[in-house]
Amino acid sequence: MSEPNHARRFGLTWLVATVLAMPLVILLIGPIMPPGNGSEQASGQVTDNTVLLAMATPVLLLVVVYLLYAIIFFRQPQGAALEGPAVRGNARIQTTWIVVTSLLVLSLAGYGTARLLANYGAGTGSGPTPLTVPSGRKLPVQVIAQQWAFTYRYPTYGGVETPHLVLPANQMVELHVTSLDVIHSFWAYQLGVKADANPNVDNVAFVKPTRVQTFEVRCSELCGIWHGEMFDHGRVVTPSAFNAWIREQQVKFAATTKVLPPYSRTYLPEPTRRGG
Ligand SMILES: [Cu+2]
Repeated sequence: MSEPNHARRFGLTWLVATVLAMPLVILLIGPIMPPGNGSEQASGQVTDNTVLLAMATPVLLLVVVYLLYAIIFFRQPQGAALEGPAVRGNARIQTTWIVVTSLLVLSLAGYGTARLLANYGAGTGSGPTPLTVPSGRKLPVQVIAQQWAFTYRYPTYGGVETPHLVLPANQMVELHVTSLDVIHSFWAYQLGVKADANPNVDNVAFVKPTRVQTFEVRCSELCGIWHGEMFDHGRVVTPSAFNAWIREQQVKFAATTKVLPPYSRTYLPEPTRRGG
């Protein structure tokens, strides 16, 4: 019995599996990809995660289909222990391998870089001088991390500082993330925002929440014994509800606002010195 053309048969099996699996991955898994559609930036990350998964699918199938193919067709005959032929070098396979993997990695690097810039630093924080800044009106909100709580300062509303984060829907927000002591990380999961909070650094990230919702805020950098305590729920509300809320905060924290240092992009690291 002559050997079948394994390369062609395996190649065809892999191709069929890929053609069947890729649309399923994009259509079924894509919509449930994290972090959801709570903001324009979060939706962008869902797209990116779907693209990466779709690109990884043929690679995964190559391994899985080859494994199954080998188990089925390259079995040792019962009772025998045969050595395969010694194969050294195959210019065509080697060239194909290097070209395909290089193209895949380089195109993903290009895509990743472009998408990172288009995401306005939401998933990373852009540092004090962002390379890309969205156009139009932006609401600046400062996120101040310290052991072990986040507070939020609204410089355009008299520098009032609040213990909870409330944002208006469909408004581009300019987050300025900083810390008063150790390294923390501000993570608003459903909004697709994660930015390091470093002392003496103004880490800028932009986000535009798309609907009224509740989102989770966590610290994503182990920052001491009560790290897990840095958890809260933030809210995205209608613009009019936001205006009412911020006015309420201004009244409620009027005494505190008076003794706070003036709004600044960073503060002295020690909380006591900041408090005067
Ligand atoms: Cu922390």
